[in-house]
Amino acid sequence: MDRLPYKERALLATHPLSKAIFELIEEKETNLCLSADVNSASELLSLADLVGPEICLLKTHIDIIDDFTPDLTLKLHTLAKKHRFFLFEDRKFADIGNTVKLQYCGGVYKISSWADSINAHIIPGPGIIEALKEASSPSQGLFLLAQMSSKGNLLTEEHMKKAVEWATRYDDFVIGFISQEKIASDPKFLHLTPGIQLNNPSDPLGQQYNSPASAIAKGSDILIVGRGITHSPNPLAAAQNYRSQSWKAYLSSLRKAEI
Ligand code: S5P
Repeated sequence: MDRLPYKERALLATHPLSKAIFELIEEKETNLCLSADVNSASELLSLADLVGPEICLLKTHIDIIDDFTPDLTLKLHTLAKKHRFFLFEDRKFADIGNTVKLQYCGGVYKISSWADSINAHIIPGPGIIEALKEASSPSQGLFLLAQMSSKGNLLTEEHMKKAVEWATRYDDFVIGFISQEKIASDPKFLHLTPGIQLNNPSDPLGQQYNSPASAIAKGSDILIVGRGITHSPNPLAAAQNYRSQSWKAYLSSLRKAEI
């Protein structure tokens, strides 16, 4: 697997957010994203404060918070500055352009006002990308869902290739993919991989897990870990373990690429 160091990819990145993410990963020496899938504002904030020093991205599902108020996203923003990580709202937009724009900018969550990055399915066609782009600032970026981790999912190879094609077409807004492996050869695109856990091969509802080492070996750039950290009796120690395993796997993949 040919792999360029994150610092070289920061120089090749053409979008300000992907450039900043590559730089942060390199400086902070972490390619870990925490998927903070908890139900209360206080749990989300205390997790972000605890695990913030270990991560480059904090992934939220803001619509699972029972007691959401706009104050939560202001506080998340403060923690993101304090510990230096970016906010990624895993909204998985999947509707026609006009509707996703309303969902992105409006409602109670007003995602466009606080999320550095979001993601979208490509099923509706390229209008979904155009709409989200129209409603974003130049420093906000989009990840396309190209592959999923869940058993029996319908994202075919053809679908994945379309995601790469459209990412290339809209590369002033699309900064990478949610995928299980490296799917695009252009080093400016980030590959974010969910379905990472060390203790279990799967969950009872179709989730399938790989280890950090195997995802990195398949070319992933950022590893998304949820319950492997949040359900651990010691989330900080678990995050440190995932961080160190993911970083070591990256360093060893660089050495392999040199041979
Ligand atoms: O294919 C996917 C895409 C995503 S974004 N599979 C996933 O599991 N995810 C998300 O990653 C999912 O919505 C959840 O927030 C996280 C995985 O959580 P875990 O607890 O299974 O690690």
